[in-house]
Amino acid sequence: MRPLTANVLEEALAAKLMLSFGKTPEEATDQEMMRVSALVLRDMMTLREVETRQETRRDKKKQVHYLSLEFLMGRSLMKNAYNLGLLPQLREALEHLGFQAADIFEVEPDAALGNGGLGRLAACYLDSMTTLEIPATGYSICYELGIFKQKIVEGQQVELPDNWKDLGAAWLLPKPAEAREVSFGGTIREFWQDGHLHIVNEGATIVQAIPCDMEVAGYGTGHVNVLRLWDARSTKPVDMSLFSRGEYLKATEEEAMAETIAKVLYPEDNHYEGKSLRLKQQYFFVSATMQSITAKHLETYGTLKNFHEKNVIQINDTHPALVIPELMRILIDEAGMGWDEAWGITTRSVAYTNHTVLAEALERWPQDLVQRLLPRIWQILQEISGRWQRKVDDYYHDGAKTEKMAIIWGGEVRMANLCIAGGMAVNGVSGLHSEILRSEVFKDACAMEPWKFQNVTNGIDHRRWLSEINPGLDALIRELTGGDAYLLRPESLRKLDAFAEDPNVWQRLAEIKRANKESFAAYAHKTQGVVLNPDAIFDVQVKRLHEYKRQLLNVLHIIALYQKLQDDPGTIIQPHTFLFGAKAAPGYAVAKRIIHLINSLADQIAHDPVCKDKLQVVFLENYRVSLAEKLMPASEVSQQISLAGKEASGTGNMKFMMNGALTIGTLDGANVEMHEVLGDENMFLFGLRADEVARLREGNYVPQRLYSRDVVLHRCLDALRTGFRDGVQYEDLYQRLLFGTQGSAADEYLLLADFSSYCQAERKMTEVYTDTERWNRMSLHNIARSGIFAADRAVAQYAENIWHVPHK
Ligand code: 26W
Repeated sequence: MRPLTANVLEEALAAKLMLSFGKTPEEATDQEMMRVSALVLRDMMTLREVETRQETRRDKKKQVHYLSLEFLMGRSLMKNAYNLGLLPQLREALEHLGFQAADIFEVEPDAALGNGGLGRLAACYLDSMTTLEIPATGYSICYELGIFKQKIVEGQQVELPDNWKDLGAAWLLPKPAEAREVSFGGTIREFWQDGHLHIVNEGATIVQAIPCDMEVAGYGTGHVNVLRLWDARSTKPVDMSLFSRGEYLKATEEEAMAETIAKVLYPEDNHYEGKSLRLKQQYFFVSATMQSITAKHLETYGTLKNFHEKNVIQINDTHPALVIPELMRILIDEAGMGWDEAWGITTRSVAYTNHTVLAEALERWPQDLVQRLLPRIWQILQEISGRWQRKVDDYYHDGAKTEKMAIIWGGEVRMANLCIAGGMAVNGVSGLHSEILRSEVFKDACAMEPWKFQNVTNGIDHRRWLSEINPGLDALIRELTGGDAYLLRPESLRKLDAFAEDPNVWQRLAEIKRANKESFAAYAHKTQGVVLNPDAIFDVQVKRLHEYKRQLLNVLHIIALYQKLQDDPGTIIQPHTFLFGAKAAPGYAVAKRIIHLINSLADQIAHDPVCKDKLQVVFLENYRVSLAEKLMPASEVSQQISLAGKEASGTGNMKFMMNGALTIGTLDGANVEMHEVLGDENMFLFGLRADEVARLREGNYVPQRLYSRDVVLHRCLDALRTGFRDGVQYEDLYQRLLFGTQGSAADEYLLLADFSSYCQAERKMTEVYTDTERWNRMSLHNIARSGIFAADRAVAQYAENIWHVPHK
């Protein structure tokens, strides 16, 4: 093969442009050039993917199948070029053809097929699984619309459709020949024939699942894996001859179902809504996936008896939990196995990761919906449930425990219990979270089958989230650690600790941060028209808007600062810019009110001369992967202030740390592990610990007492009622904190309990900021010790402890 120089790449781009669009480089738009670049890289990856697949098959390697309703991939052009080792060549080729490489990267839409943490985690793990040369495939739905685009109109969130496929589909390779059929509804008929019991579903509505594959290149390897996204089609076009056969309605039904199934990603994060379309999406993707995996296994091995030896199914939260009854269905109805053999295989194949302990996020499907939509799956679920219940009963002889651990109970199917019963492993995503699963959420199941329960602390793709997005820091790391070894050995970031007392390194770090702040300010100005002061601390909270994440606590503290400034306009304070970015689920009214509040406050402060060059609040519109990539390198303070015990892990916290921001946070999720490597001296901890939260909850928590006792808090809360210069008042939020509403207790997430401790930590943080040497030393330690949060480490643990597959 010819070496891939910029020249060769330039020729390939020009040729592709000519053949696909009939254009010369002079005539092409940025969009066309982006598409052409994607096609050229895709071709290269496809060749390698075929080789990878052939090798997997030839050597009969065990495969990992990662099932997730969400993959928040973001952009791929720069990432793929980077992983293929072609980024400099691609840049050069594009420039040579008369384009600005940065503009070409910028026109790519985010593939935003996910909500937040869970979806981005899946994307980071795909990168690591591939880099570690694990034969792995991701599976999801090829949503036509990703997570909505957020616009802020008069301070409020407005949702717009995210039509990503126009350009984004350049990465997709449709494989219609590998289409599968998924059945919904119908009636089950059982009959004996040739001494066997046969089970058929009659009168079902059939939806076709067409795979659209997205290649995933690893870093420093020829290994290429695939993300298989299922698109939905109706089996047949509405055919006039069906009229006469009375099948017209059936055909229209199939069309309607097919059109809606892959239409849109559900935008609820950490909140379950029992919508039938969502259940259809889940089964559609699970059934197509399991059919595809078992068919390929049969091609290679001629039997499914060894399925569990050669495949592992990792499910990302309970959303794909129907793989358990679906695999049972295939093994029993299609492969003719008996129950016990099928169950043995299933329970040795499936592993479940839990990502949340919030009760309102647990999936519980109404049984009549399951019964109507998935009649055969329902029969199998009943059998699984009955057998599990007997097992639990035989073990505990305790009706209360039987009820708690039941799979079908009170007219509902509980997906987490199904996953525990039908899987070989259950893991949480940080040390604390896994401990809460073991000792609280799944306590009884854990006592019965303790070997199933594990921890794998989350990780992030450090090549994307550091090296690719922060070239200045990347260069400094290479210089100080002696090359690029850290890209494949993230622990070697530790070497940076040796420079803790080197003033020259402090200085370099400060310069890099400053430059990143300036470029982010330029971007914010261009896209949102805001003017950020690069002399101010960039203090950032970006994540989904949810009450447990406590954006409102951040707001209360800012109000306190603002009031202090109003009292004494002459005070010289460290200039402070608070940046927020967050999408609220469209139906989550309180979350939307908090977004409005942030914007009201931002506007108030922007118009108050007292705050000029001192205090600023900015709400960044449409927070998404590609915005995070610009923001992380420019951030100085990372707000990780969830109520202890509620945030399963967090992964944004890791991205900030890796880019040298200091964390102000509670001992929650992975912050605990962050604290273990950093110590008190390198982060700003505050607030109640998880066990203290539990105790406070058991006792009698009365937020009004704190309100009447603490004058600062009192005044902050009153400001919510008074409202802001835009005329908007937040009496509702005030009421919610002090008195609660019908549905929820007063101050559910204990903001008032943590308020003073938070303010103290903020004061400490701003004080340290003025000591630049100390700040930069801390920042250096943060970067140096962030290696444990690389996804490579997490994926290696999955490979060793759960999947039992070799890795590089
Ligand atoms: C059924 C509705 C629904 C949708 C999404 C319920 C729950 C979810 C996700 C499990 C929510 C989620 O993204 N959880 C986050 O997962 C991250 C990756 O493990 C963690 O870092 C975050 O702490 C956790 O909130």
